[in-house]
Amino acid sequence: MKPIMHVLPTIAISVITAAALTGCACGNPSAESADDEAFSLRPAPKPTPKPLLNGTVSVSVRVDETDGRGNAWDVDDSAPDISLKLRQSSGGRVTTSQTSRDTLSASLDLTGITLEPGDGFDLTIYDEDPVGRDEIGSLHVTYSGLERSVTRQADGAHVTLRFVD
Ligand SMILES: [Ca+2]
Ligand SMILES: [Ca+2]
Repeated sequence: MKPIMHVLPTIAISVITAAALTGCACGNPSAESADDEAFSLRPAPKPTPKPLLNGTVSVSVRVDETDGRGNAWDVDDSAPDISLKLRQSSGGRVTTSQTSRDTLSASLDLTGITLEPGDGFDLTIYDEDPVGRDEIGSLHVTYSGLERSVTRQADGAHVTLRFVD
């Protein structure tokens, strides 16, 4: 009688633990139960794509020190004179930055943006010259709805886009 009374609570504990551990009938719940429970209760990462509503797309550009042939961007050996053009693929909104003189970095914000996951942008980076301009690089970025920041290499420049609610 005594051994049975001793066994029954153990079985009950095993059943409860097995249910808590999503069906793991591992038998010895004493030593490993804490670790197992922590493991089984850890939620699997399952991010949900989110639309960006009335948000801002912030573009930062860092241009390489020389062009693709290793030459200075300008004939006077100065840094490029950067302008940026950002076009929203869906809806067709376009914004163009002022020209930033003799610099390797530039930025541009496009505000009041509504984006669904899968929508995208075309960014073009120019070096404005006294006559005409050179294209430093261009790229297309798709908004996944999962990342708030995307960094890419575009020919002669390193580009970061931030999606801010
Ligand atoms: Ca130039
Ligand atoms: Ca220049």
